[in-house]
Amino acid sequence: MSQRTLVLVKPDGVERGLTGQILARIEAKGYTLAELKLVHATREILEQHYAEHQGKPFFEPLVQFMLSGPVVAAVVEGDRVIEGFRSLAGATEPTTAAPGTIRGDLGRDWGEKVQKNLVHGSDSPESAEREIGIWFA
Ligand code: DAT
Ligand code: MG
Repeated sequence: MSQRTLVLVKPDGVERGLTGQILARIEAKGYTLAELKLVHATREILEQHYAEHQGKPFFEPLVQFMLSGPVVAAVVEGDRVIEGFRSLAGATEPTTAAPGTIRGDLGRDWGEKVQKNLVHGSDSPESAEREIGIWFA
């Protein structure tokens, strides 16, 4: 059965005009956009979305960053898309994310307390269903 994942183009990606390139990579890989919208996140949404990171030193900078501008939220579909999109996105730190990945090709370190790394992708089927429920309630 086909799988779904939540993808976010974070405020740095939208601000830098990279939304189209990022969505194009997802489509070029063969995945399908099932839902798509431009949204301003709220603290409530972000506290739910990033619940696993509450209490970490980068949590508050992360929330502030995610509130700094609009994000593009998408539900992306395809077999093994959770793993496949994480692979397209690359490692968390853009400095060392592999070239060829979204973060590796388009991201860099900006010397801030939070890593601005352009995209979010769910990390498991449970996270995906939970996160889709938060962003597409
Ligand atoms: P990922 O987005 O690769 O799943 P994560 O869930 O561990 O990474 O963290 C969520 C976001 O928080 C991540 O995309 C960027 C930021 N972040 C994670 N670890 C960080 C750290 N050590 N310092 C600064 N920002 C960090
Ligand atoms: Mg994560």
